[in-house]
Amino acid sequence: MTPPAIKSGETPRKAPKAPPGVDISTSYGEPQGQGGETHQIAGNGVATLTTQQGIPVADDQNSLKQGARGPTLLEDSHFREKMFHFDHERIPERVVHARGYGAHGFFELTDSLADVTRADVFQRVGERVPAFVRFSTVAGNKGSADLARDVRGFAVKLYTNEGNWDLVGNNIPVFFIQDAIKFPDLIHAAKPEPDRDFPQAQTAHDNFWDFISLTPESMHMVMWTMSDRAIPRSLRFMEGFGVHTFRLLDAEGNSTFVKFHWKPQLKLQSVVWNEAVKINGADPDFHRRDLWESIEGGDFPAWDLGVQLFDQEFADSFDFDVLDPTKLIPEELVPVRVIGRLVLDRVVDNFFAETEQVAFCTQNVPPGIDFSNDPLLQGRNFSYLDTQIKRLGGPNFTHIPINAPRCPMAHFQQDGHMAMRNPRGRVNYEPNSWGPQMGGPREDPVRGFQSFAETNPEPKQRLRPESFADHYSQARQFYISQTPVEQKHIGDALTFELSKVERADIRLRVVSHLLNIDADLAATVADGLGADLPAPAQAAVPTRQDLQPSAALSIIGNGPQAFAGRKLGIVVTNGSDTALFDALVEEVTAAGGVYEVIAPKIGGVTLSSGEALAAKHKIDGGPSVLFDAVAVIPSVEGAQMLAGDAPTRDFVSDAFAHCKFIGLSQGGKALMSAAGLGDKLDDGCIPLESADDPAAFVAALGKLRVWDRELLVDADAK
Ligand code: HDE
Repeated sequence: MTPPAIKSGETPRKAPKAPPGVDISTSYGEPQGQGGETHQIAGNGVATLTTQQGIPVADDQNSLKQGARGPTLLEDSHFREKMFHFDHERIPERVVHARGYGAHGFFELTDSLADVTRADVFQRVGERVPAFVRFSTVAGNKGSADLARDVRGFAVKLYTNEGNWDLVGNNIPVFFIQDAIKFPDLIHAAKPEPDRDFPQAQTAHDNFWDFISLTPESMHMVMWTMSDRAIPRSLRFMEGFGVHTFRLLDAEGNSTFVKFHWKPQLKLQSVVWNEAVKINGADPDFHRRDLWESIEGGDFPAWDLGVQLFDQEFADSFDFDVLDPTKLIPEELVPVRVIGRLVLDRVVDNFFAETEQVAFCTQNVPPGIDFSNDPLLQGRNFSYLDTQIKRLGGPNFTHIPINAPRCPMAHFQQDGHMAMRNPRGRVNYEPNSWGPQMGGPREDPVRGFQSFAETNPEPKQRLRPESFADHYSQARQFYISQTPVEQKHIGDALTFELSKVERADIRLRVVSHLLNIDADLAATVADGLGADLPAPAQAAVPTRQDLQPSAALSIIGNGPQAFAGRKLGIVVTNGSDTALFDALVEEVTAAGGVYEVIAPKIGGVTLSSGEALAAKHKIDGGPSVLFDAVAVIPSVEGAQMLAGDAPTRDFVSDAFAHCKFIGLSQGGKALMSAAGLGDKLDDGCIPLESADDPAAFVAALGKLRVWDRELLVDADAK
């Protein structure tokens, strides 16, 4: 007799690309046209294990010894190769952005920029080029947790027909410092303190805030990093920014300034701090797992590429200097024009070969794109090449498949560590007289890269321009552009971080800067620290009060209206109503969301109809922080059993405290009472008692959070 079918405990995913053990020849991404590893196939169709030299291995369990109990022999080349390779498995991690996660995809042009640039990638609408994207946190080590309060890197490599274009951006459009010479100081201050090597992946410590409080130009970026931008719900729900002003050049060399924006098609969303702290414990891989699962599930993350285009006249009339990387250009002043889309549709075959070895360099721009004089960008153009040579061991990192251009290449650079693509033929110098065929590649003044012919009569000097001197006005503009809940989160974040700072004078120095941004914010933080307000910091330029709020700067104001791409957690027990469960799954799937089942035991439950339902999580392994919304639909008996279970009570009380929508059966309500919340149920706690109820519940989920609840929950806590 065939056993009864078991319902899936999660949204069914598409089948993996290839069954494990098959076609491993592609796993290491062979260099194109070079031929990869071949695998000798035995009669049974299974690949034979070989050494790196391709020699078949007879025994991988025992090293070669002189007698069964004798000494190991130096002659065992398989053992020595295996061990030597293992000894060399680690390469230096990135000095910043060490923890990252990448995926493949494509960029497609939807609106031509042929009128302002000759860049090949911006010419033909509908044309696609391959892309690789690596997201990252900045401060933490490679093994740190995903939900650190931190900036996220958003590095995009487009393999264009005229060479690789690396747009190495962040999820925040401004930066802490104005001159690259301060970067080592900033990063030293942010990373673990050198004597004790902690705290890991946190800015909540003395050194960071000491440096920041002595660097007023960082105040705008600090507003962003203390906002929920620094704790995104998913890499799929965050914006990316090129940050610097770049140039676009047409065939005549005319320049248009440009700022690049990536806008997530699923809109913006973040978590709250208490949730982030708990996610880091429950699933330190939360972001990478989310990206992996959504791509493997066929729900491909996508971003629109937007540009803000402006000319010298606008730059001259703008309130701030367009070369100052601590400033943005409000979208109200220069609208973002969408010109393309980036879609990530393929996970990596091998994390190390691709995500770890990918080498982004800001100086990689194809003809038609050029740099501005932003002093941060100028410094970065040196740093990235230098760092890749150190990290990847030599100048031939472009031979690694993930870094190799996909367009033809021809040059005379040769040799060095790991040279795999040395030029062919007799000639390796230029000029030469071997004629058009044998003489190798030549320059092309028309097609080749040209820089903007800028004239500069200024003397050589070490000086910050006067036009970089206003450190507070845009920080204020960011703050007043936030909803009240978001403003509260900024105050809470500053209070949290500064409460970890041991030296009171450093805490107060930060508050003295806040006074130049917003008096209420400064007062809230001072109160949170239990301190009196200090005098305001001396400002080089007074804060402008006339800048208007910019709607684009709020996350909540730019959130989704639907549950698409989001995840519902469904708590069930034996006896949960089958029809209700089925209706819930149908509605959430129809809305483009996914679901996962949480049960008292990982073996699953038996629903009211007698059907078996598989679980994805046991309750303590699947806390509510992992979900965008939860449905708690135990049977009444099941709820009685769970009422005394601390992880179950945490599940519902956290969902409530984090302002999530909660669907509740009768049993679910009993659990809310067990958690002490029985008399607090609000509009976000939606009854799920019959198969008719899920439609209204799922319709409400598009708002994602019941923010009105937050003030209530916090007031109760005080
Ligand atoms: Fe980076 N940055 N950075 N950075 N950065 C690196 O390059 C640097 C800056 C950014 O996923 C390093 O390969 C300097 C701004 C991302 O592989 C290094 C300065 C922005 C990534 C480096 C900056 C970024 C990096 C470390 C100040 C946003 C990860 C390892 C002048 C626009 C890329 C590496 C990846 C990585 C230097 C400031 C984004 C050391 C000197 C501003 C997304 O070269």
